[in-house]
Amino acid sequence: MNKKELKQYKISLVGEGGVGKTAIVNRFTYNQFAMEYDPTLEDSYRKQCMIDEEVVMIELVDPTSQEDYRVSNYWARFVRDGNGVILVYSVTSRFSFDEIRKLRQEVLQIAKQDPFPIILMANKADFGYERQVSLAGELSWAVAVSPEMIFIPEGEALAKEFGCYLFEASAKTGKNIDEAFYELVREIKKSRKEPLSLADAKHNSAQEDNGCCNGCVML
Ligand SMILES: Nc1nc2c(ncn2[C@@H]2O[C@H](COP(=O)(O)OP(=O)(O)OP(=O)(O)O)[C@@H](O)[C@H]2O)c(=O)[nH]1
Ligand SMILES: [Mg+2]
Repeated sequence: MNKKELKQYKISLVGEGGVGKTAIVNRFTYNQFAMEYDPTLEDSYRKQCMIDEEVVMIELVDPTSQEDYRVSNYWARFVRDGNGVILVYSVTSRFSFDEIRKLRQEVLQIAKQDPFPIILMANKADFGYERQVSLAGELSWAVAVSPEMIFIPEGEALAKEFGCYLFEASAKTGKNIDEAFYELVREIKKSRKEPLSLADAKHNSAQEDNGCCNGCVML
C-alpha cells in the first residue's frame, strides 16, 4: 500500500504557551527532547505508525499558542480541518490547567463534528515527587510545598467532566506520549464509525469491561 492509500488522522495540539506541545510532538515524531524553549509560530509533522495492527498516517499540527492568533480564523482552521485535538496542560502551571476548560469550549465551537474526539494530556509528569504525594492522597501537604502544581485528582475530575481520557505524560521521558496519540486515533476511528480491526475490537472490549470511558486516567 502506498502512502496515499493509508488512512490519515489529522491531530492538533492545543494548550497555553510553554506547556510542552512542541516537545510532545518532537518526542512522538523523532523520539527527541530539547530543554530549550522557542515559542512556536506554526509547524506541521507527519508520522507513519502502526496502531492496532494497522499502518496509518498521523498528521500533526502544532499551531502558535499566542492569543492574537487564537481568536482569529488562522488558529480555528487547524481545528476545523482536523479530526481530533490533544488538549495539553502542564502539571507545573496552574494557569495552563485553569485555561483548559475555556480552550475546550473554543475547540468545540470551531469543530464541525459533534462529538469531537479530544484527549486531555497532563504534561511534565517527570516533575516527580508530587505524583507520589497525590497518589497517597496527601494533597494538602503537596499544595503547601508547591501551590502551582496540578495533581492527579484535579486532572481526573476534569477528565470525568469532559468524559475523555487523561494521560499523565512527559515529553522529557517519553511517558504516555505514544499511548495518548494512539488512543486519540482510536477515538477518531470510533467517531468516523470505521470498521474495527480485530485488535481494535479487543482493545475496546477490554476498556468496556473496565467501565471506560467516562474520564479515564492513564498514569
Ligand atoms: N521537564 C520537562 N520539561 C518539558 C516537558 N515538555 C516540555 N518541557 C520544556 O518546557 C519548555 C516549553 O516547551 P515547548 O514544547 O516549547 O512548549 P509549547 O507548548 O510548544 O510552547 P509554545 O510554542 O509557546 O506554545 C521547554 O523548555 C521544554 O524543554 C516535559 O515533559 N518535562
Ligand atoms: Mg511550541
